[in-house]
Amino acid sequence: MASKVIKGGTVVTADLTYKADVKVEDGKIVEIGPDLSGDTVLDASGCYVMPGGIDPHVHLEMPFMGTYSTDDFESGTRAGLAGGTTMVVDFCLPAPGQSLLEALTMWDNKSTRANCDYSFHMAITWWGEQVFNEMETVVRDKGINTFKHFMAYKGALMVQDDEMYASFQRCAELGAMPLVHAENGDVVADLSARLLAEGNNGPEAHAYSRPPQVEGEATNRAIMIADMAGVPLYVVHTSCEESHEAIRRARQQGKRVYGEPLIQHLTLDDSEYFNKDWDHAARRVMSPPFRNKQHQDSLWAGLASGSLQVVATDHCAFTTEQKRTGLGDFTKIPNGTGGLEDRMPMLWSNGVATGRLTMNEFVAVTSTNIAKILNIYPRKGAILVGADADIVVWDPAKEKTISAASQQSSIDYNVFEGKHVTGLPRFTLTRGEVAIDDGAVKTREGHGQFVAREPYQAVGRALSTWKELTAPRKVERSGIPQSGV
Ligand code: DUC
Ligand code: ZN
Ligand code: ZN
Ligand code: ZN
Repeated sequence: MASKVIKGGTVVTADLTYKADVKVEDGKIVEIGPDLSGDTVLDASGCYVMPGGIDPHVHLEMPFMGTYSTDDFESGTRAGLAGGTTMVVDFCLPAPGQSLLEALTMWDNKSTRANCDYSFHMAITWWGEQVFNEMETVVRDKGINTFKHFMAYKGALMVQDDEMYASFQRCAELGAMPLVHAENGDVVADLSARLLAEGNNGPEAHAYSRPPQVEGEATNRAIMIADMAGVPLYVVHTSCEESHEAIRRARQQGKRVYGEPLIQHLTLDDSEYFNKDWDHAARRVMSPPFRNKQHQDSLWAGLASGSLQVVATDHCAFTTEQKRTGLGDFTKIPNGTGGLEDRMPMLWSNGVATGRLTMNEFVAVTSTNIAKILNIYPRKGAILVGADADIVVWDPAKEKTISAASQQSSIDYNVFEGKHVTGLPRFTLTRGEVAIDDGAVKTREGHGQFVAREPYQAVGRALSTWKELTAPRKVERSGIPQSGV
């Protein structure tokens, strides 16, 4: 295959910044150094050459709340590439009672249209012997080493504590890592019913029904359950200080707990719900909801200090028409917002350009940390010889105003409408192919391949001292009453 040389740029990785050309061939990085030559030259002067973004959390064409999320593997990955993202991780979501392997076949069929590489997390939406058994096949034969648990969506996707504890233990045995959507679904259900009974049926009530406490409580609970099961834990869409605080504390105690803020929570706040027209607010209904500025500051501090490790989108895009199914009842507004195309430019503009993040931290939280946590480093997330040539040539001077009129996503609005961003891809390469060429979209449907992820080596060890307490032991109780203690 013909080679390409990315010439005259500055390589920026999670830990280094240096001038070099990067040569790619047969989908891989083959050489890094000065004055390289190749069949094609991509001019990177004035640009940063970085590992392509990895979005660890997207929902493409997902059956949810009576409908399907509108961006599919084609439009979703095209949107990602336009914004410098070269890999996505989607959630395979079995219907409660459905075989995990059967659901996976459905996801395999949908994902053949992907323009860039992708992987899956498996959701545990119900529990039983079949799920327990199929988890082993999913890990050993299907290349999936992460299992998502919804602590919310009562009566639909939510799992109970006993199910979560059993599944976490199974993850520990298999070398897999559990993920949690941490919101107390019982409290959300009660608050929602009360708000509706009081006549609060608009989209702003969605925010009132899911206060930070429900997220903080669930995050703490999941961390403790993971600790007892002896597995690491990945908390998706960490949106508030209460949840961040639980993660921070766990990490200080030596527990392997990861937190994932979304670009939406970092840059948009809860004023989007109040004194706004119905459509504006409903388009921004997602779970967890947007928070106030103090919570945003907490998330930015977490990224800078390392207590939060990755930035995702939870891209789950619904049209205005789909959102309007919830007119008169906020609990029926399909939950979800888009962000795949905007994650990297919005994080650069609001993070690097403002001095809140260094360029190297930007690479870490959009790509390298994610590849490490998901066990695909350094094939992904690296500018190294031998790594996949998933590369973004980032032009820090290129700018635009975000608008639905010019986006790749198939929906009719954009939650970042009107935001001005500086810093955009000049080129995005997916396994060596130029998908974005100075603004021109040259994506190729079906180019994307499934990335299998190996089980973890370190999992299965206790994360804290709790394990000692579980060992059966004889307790000496001289002088203490033997019953009723
Ligand atoms: N939250 C959303 O807003 N959408 C998809 C699923 C989720 O947890
Ligand atoms: Zn979620
Ligand atoms: Zn999600
Ligand atoms: Zn400008």
